Amino acid sequence: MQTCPAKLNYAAYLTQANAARGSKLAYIDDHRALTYAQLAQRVAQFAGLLHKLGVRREERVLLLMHDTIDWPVVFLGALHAGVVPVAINTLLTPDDYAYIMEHSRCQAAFISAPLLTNLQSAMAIAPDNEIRHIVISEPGESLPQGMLDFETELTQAAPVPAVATLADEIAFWLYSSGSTGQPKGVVHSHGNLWYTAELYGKPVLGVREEDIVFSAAKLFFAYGLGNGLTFPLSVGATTVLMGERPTPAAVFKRLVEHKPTVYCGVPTLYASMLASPDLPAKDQVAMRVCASAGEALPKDLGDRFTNHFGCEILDGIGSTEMLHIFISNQAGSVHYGTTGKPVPGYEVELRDEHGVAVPTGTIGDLYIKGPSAALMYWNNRTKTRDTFLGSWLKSGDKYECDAEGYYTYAGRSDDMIKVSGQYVSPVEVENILIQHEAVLEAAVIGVADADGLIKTTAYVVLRTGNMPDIGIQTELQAYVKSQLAPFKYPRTIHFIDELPKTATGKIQRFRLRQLKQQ
Ligand code: 3SK
Repeated sequence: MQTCPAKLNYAAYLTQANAARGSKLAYIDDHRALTYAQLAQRVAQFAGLLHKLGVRREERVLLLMHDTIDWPVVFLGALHAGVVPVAINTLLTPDDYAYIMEHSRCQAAFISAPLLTNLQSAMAIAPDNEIRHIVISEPGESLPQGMLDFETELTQAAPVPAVATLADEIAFWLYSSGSTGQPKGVVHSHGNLWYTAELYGKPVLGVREEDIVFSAAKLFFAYGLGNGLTFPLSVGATTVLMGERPTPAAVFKRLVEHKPTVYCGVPTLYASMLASPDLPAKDQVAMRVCASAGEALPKDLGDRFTNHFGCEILDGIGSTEMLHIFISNQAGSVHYGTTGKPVPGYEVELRDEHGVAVPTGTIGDLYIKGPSAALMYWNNRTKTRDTFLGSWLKSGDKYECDAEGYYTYAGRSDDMIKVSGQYVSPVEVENILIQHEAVLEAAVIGVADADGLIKTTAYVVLRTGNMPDIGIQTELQAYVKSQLAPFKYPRTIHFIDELPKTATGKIQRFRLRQLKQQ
């Protein structure tokens, strides 16, 4: 395996790698575009702006922006200056922002104008926050008093040379929310960005210079950061950024207008795209390869997508802690319904509760070893120790590996249901339910019956035109029984309008469990 240079400033590395592509477009957003030369200039100027604002090497700055051309400028400009961007989910609540501001001790905030109200509410409830400057991207007509306009400040700042950082030096943080507790500050190095591009972006996703890349997953999400920044910039490709929410209509617009050759989505979005009457025809788009992550991609979705567009979806699993995908399907050998095989450069083990490797065909806890692992959770020794185990990392996912070496997702460790002494994977039951023609989406949890014994319970969103009555409930139960071991069928089915999900589209089964306890 290639090893990353010991001295590495990842922003400076990208600037140098793209020095001969000055006039080529690096980014196109909803209103503007940036060539590689303009990106390099702005990155060096942004570092100059940080100096001017008095933000010093290793201090943190908050990056709370929609996906526009300003996002990569802030991220890479901070890296260029040796300052640490903390890239935040734009869909969180003021309470979350308050926690993150105090926990990260960010010194300045770079924010999209529509998110300002939430930031101000957060500052009001976070008396110990250390934000000294608020710089607004695309503020519109009126700039609130005491705040700075991003474009004016940036274009007036003098460019500065990049700081000579080490590959192991802290480069940026992301926050990861688990099913319980406060979000965790996941600390990544410059080298980790390099490794995700060398191990996954170039060889597996196969991104190359002539590509146009579009990721419906936003840049603040580790998956989106690789798709929309690290991978395309590492080969000199062009990236399309979208500020708005990734609805099927918004995605179709970009697929048809910009004709991306690489598209990165999440399963829920693939499902709603395929269910939409406005799905573009194959000859209206130009995708040659697609990626999916965030949750397991059901086989049926993959088959239908490939039948329609003639292009494969490479389903994979990554994590905020590993920065990007470490198990993936590969072009030409896609097995829909599985997550594929370990990405070369990463090692994967499935272990039982005693830490012993499980045999082929048995569900086990997923452990990963690889060079892009985060350094730690900031100021959280207990959770760091529970997750980062020497060179291995415990992912919290359950997986099964078949005789051919393909890995199949079996749910989160804490979502697994034990029925009559046997594990039931909620994902397995959900995948059967959604194959029924009346079902749009489904989530399965374990609920104790009158005897205190755990039984599977399903929450189902029906497709329009189906009545949530006893007839359909019985039919769905029979359908699951006909496909799976009988102990796995859901004893109860609740029909609901919408499933609770994270910003990145993962089903929040813990919220259904909470609902049950109320
Ligand atoms: O959820 C995933 O599968 C994922 C993939 C890539 C990077 C980050 C994440 C969380």
